[in-house]
Amino acid sequence: MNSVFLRRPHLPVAPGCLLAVLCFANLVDAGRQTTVFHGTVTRPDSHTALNLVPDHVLFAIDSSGNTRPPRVIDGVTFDSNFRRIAGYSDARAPGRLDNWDADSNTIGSDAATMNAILNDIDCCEGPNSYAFDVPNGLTKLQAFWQGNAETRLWDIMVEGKVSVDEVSSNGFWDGVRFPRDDNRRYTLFEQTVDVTDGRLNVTFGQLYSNGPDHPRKDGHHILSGMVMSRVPLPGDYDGNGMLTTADIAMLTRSIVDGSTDSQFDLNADSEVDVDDHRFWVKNLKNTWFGDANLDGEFNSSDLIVVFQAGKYETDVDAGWHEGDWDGDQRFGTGDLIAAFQDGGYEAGARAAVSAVPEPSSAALMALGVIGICRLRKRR
Ligand SMILES: [Ca+2]
Ligand SMILES: [Ca+2]
Ligand SMILES: [Ca+2]
Ligand SMILES: [Ca+2]
Repeated sequence: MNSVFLRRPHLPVAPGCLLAVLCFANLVDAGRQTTVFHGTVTRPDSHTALNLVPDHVLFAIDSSGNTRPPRVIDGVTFDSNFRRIAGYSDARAPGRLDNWDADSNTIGSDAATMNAILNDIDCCEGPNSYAFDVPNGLTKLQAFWQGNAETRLWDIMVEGKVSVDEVSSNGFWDGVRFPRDDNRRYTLFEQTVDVTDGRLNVTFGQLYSNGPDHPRKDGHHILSGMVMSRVPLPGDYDGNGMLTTADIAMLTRSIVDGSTDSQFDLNADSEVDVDDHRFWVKNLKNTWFGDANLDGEFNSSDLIVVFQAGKYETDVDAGWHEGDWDGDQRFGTGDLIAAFQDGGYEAGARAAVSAVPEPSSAALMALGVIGICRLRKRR
């Protein structure tokens, strides 16, 4: 497999994005040069290249547009009825070809299902726009197709910018057949987009002409399926796109329970332990031990929050917002020492801090607070 690097000097795209990798040199021939500005174009031969994670998938579409029951690949449901998919709209009605190669319409394994979806071709006059309602944040877009469309070269535009100029599936319909329970090759376009307005827009068609060397083709795209997936934020265990006390609670529980789940091994040392707890606080949330309300500062507000929770030196589970800062699910003296030794008390936001208190003064502060806590507790 060869890699081809293509650079073009005058393009309506952001600087720094002009270099792209196209993995298939045989897609490049006279007058038919595919150029990738954003994302990647590859030619996998298995459904596993989609790397589908069911919990992360927002939309999965089999573009055949018929009314058969949805098909499932690697635990992800590919719906064939666009109208049934909430939050999705297509601007035009494409001309869909349902099972144009009925010979391969064998449904059984995930691989055969993928094969069937690839044979349900959405072949239509471009440009054709699709819009998806997705949560703000990073979303991975995948679009895939198959078939010999050598007279067609179309462009892919994402969020108003050309991502691929003159993509096709030229030469893909080359008679190569995989066993019935395996897949054919297909073209896979992938791009990760930072969505800020709750909507992801994709357009296929002849959208961008890169000069006389690349005469316009008909621009009618084919499309077998599309997947939109949330790109999870590390440490966001409840998947709400934010790092909150609910997330560190899940992490802490995993540490205490001796979990081996790799999503909790934040520092990638093959252990789920207190170092991952520290990683969440310092590297992901970028705050201080003691910042009970996770507003980025450790101050008297946090001490009020934890003492109002009333779990100091009690033998009951305590969360981060209840004073468990060292990750043992209890609020005790060790948490106050850990917080004051971290040096963030009344020091403002962590990123803005250049100097931390001397260890001796931090320890004195901790002892002072511990004394106050004991007095309160006796009342
Ligand atoms: Ca979260
Ligand atoms: Ca670890
Ligand atoms: Ca705080
Ligand atoms: Ca604790």
